[in-house]
This record gives sequence, C-alpha cells and structure tokens, in this order.
Amino acid sequence: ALALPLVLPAAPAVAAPAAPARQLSDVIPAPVETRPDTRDAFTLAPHTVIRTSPGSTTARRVGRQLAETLRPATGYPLPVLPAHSTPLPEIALLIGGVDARLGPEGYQLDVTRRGVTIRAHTAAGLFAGTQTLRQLLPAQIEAPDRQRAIWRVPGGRIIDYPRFAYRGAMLDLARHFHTVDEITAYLDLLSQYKINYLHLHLTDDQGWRIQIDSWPKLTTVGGGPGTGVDGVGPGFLTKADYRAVVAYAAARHITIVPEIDMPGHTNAAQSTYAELNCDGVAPAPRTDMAVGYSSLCIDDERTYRFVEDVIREVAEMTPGPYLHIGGDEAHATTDEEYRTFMARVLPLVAKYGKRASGWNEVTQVDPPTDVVAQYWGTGTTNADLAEAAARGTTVVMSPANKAYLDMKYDATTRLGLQWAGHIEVRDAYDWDPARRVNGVGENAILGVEAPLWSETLRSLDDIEYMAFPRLPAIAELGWSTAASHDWESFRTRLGEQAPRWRLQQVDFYPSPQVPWT
Ligand code: TNX
Repeated sequence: ALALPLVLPAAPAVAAPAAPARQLSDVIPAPVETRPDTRDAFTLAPHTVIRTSPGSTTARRVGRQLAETLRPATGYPLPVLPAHSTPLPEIALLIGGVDARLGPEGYQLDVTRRGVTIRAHTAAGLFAGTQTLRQLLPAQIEAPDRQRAIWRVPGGRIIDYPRFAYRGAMLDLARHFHTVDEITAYLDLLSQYKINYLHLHLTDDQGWRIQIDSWPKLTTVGGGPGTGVDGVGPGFLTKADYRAVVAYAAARHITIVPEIDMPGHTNAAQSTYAELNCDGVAPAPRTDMAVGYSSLCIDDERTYRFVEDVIREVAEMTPGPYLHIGGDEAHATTDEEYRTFMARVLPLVAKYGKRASGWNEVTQVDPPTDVVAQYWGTGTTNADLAEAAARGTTVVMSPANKAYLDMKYDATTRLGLQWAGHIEVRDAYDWDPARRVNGVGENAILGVEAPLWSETLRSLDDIEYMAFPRLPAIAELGWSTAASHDWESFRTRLGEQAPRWRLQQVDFYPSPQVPWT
C-alpha cells in the first residue's frame, strides 16, 4: 500500500470540500435494480444502532463487522443489538422476509429517513448488502481515523443478486510467495466488490507453497531460500497459515480454492524428490519463467501415491467444495499420458469429497461433468471446451486477454507480462462471459475469475497496482446483469472509487480512460 502522508487531522477545523452526494446507483458492481427516492435519505448519527435478527449468530457477526468498518471514520459507538423496534435511528440486518429471487447471495436494501434496512435469506446476502452500504456512504468512511462528514445515505430501495454463482480472483503464490498478511489484505479488497472465491495457485516449477506432512521437503526445500522467480520469492503457508487464510476468507463470505498444478508445472516437487522423476534423477531447481518442460512420471505408481497424499491433505484442510488440479501446459506429457493421468487423478479428488476444477486443457479428456473447466485462452473458439459444455460441464471464464490481471496495461507498465497483449481497463470490462467462446453460453457459465500470476510481482503494492482498477471490472461482469453493461456508467463509478482506495492506501493504476475523482 502506498504510504500516503496522512494530511487528514482527526477533526479538521475546516470541513473538506463537499463531494457530490452519493446516488443510489453509484455502486460497483452495479445492482440489479435501484429505485431512488430523492426526497428521502438517512444520516448516520452518533446514537445510531445496528440491529440484527435475534437468534442469528451469523447475522450478528455481519453486524459486528459492519460496526468495525464504520466506527473508525465516524467515531460513533454503533452498538450491535438484537432486533427490536427502537426509537433510535438504526441499521437493521434481517434474515428472511424477502423475495425468493434474491437467492443465497442477494439482498434488499431500503433507505428511509428512519434508517437503513438490509434483508437477505443468508448472512452472505447481508454481508453483500453491507458492502453496498459502505459504497453509498461518503468516501471518507474508509478513513482510518475520525472524519468530519455528513454520513448521508441516499434514499430508496436496491434489489440485488448475482448473475453468476462464482466470482473469483486468483493469486499465484508459487512464482513469488505472498504472506498471510498480504493475502488477507487482498481478501479485504476482494470482499468489497462481492468476489466470493479466491483461488490460490500453490505450486509450480519455481516453488511449493503449502505444507504437506507426508512429503515435508516440498516446503522446506520448495518454499525455502532461493525459490521463486529469480530465486527471490521464498516462503510457504504452514497448515495453520492456510487454515487462518480460509477462516479470514470465510468471515468475508469468500471460499478458498486451492490449486495443486499437475502433471506439469511440477519442477519444484521433482527437484526435491528424485523418486518423482521417471529416470530417478532430480532435476535442478528452476527460477526462470519458462513453462511446459516438467511432468510427473505418468506410468509410475509412486506418482499416484504422491498425488493422493497431497490431495488428501489439501482436501482435509479445505472446507470449500473445489480442489483445482491445474492441468495446464502439460507440454512434456503426450496426449495419451495426459489422459491416463487425469483418469487416475480426477477420481482421487472425488474420493476426498471435493469437486475437481482444472484449466481448460482438462476438457481434452472428456472429464465427468462435475469437473469445472477454467478457460484461459485468448480466442473465441475452443472445440474441446464447447463439446464439454454441450455435455454439461460448467466453465469459469478467465480469458487471458481480458481477465489476466498480470498483463501490462500498456507498453509502459513497469510490472506484468504481455504474452496475451495489453489490457487497459476498458478491455477488461468490455466483454461478456456468456458470449466469449462459441458454444459456451449463459447456462454453461459458472462464473468469472481474474487470475494474477506473480512472475513479476513481489509486494502487496505490486498486487494492488495490477488488480486495481481491473479487478472491479471483472467483479462487475460476474455480478451485474448483462443488460446493465455500460462502459460510460462503469468508468464514472470507477472514478468515484479512487478516494476510497487512497484512504485504504491501495496502490492503483490511474488509467487515462477513467475520470478519477
Ligand atoms: C500461463 S495461464 C500460465 C501460467 C503463467 C501465466 C502468465 C496458465 C494456466 N498458465 O503458468 O504464469 O501464463 O501470464
């Protein structure tokens, strides 16, 4: 995060110049339905209370999180109480009593002079509603210390629910390790845009970043000094670290998807354990950026003992439904070997109670239809993917020339790669996940994901600079209706996010395409 000189005194003598009042539709991702009532508005006051459905511990937890978000900038106590009518102005978070069409993540938000009421079927829906409320308040709400502001929320009703069930981001811990603190900081930002999955790319040629008790050297060597691209990104998650990340994400209604990439992208494991190589000879560790040269030994039973141990241990510490087995760029493996490998490994994922996901190459083996395919190609045709979709496979869309957050914005971007081209904000926004690949339409789409590969990224600043402002674009494609898609509207709303990012010390790319405020 950019170290901004904090020129905002605790209580400025002169109120900051008034920002234009927030409108009910000034939200990313764009809500399904907004009905502004401009005669009405709610103003947060020192005696405002937060009330949550009695008997719901999860609603109460969302209430407490909201209080923690709103207290620093307002300086108000905002006590969290069980819901009973009070004469006090209030923010009520209530489970139930709303339209079934809201589904498991939707919410209804009503703003009147008396208060704000968020209703949902689940705590996840309430949480989504609180993220909208956060954006409806003046940007100063994101300040770490007390601000003088009128905490006004525009009046009216929002009815909102996601287009797609899966709205993901991915972080590559293998090419450069990122610490628990960096991952949780990223989770905080993701949750503000209603992202609900974080895919962690845990293993690759240059490093192995997740503790596996039955193969301990994977991390002591593969996460040790000298690992990562150029040997400058060592580190790994212990099981306790991983569980802490899972819990931190869950509290923000985000599910972790662990990826163990195989049968290629495995040099870190193979250089650590000689028995994972067909010739029994461990190759040298690699810290360059080449891809496609490594492969587990397909015809050796030891390979499957290794893979089963890893899948079992990873599944055991993962409460979410998905376990990603990679499967990309297995260029050192023949088609036949790839098929043999997947026929052995996909059932192992099911054996340990998880649903496998894989990069789109997995559709070459006609996988069972519960296997999720993640499309990372740059084209608009892919016969294997379309065929799989026709059979019932669901797809997560991550086209590299639209959704890859590690691509440079333009030729001058200091960080990132450019093999899939440059991706300016408008490129990241102007596509439709259900019209990207021929034969892969709305019904086949589970959702979208914005991967961030970390060959060139080291710090949290680097992550933020590549993710912002493109991540909110992908988030909107995943959540908002296709009918609401509108670049002019999006870029205006995006520009209004900047003061929030500055206050949260998010290092973002100030794209010339966006009217920043
Ligand atoms: C391709 S995308 C890869 C990764 C690289 C990435 C860099 C995919 C499934 N494989 O190994 O890190 O490009 O953009």
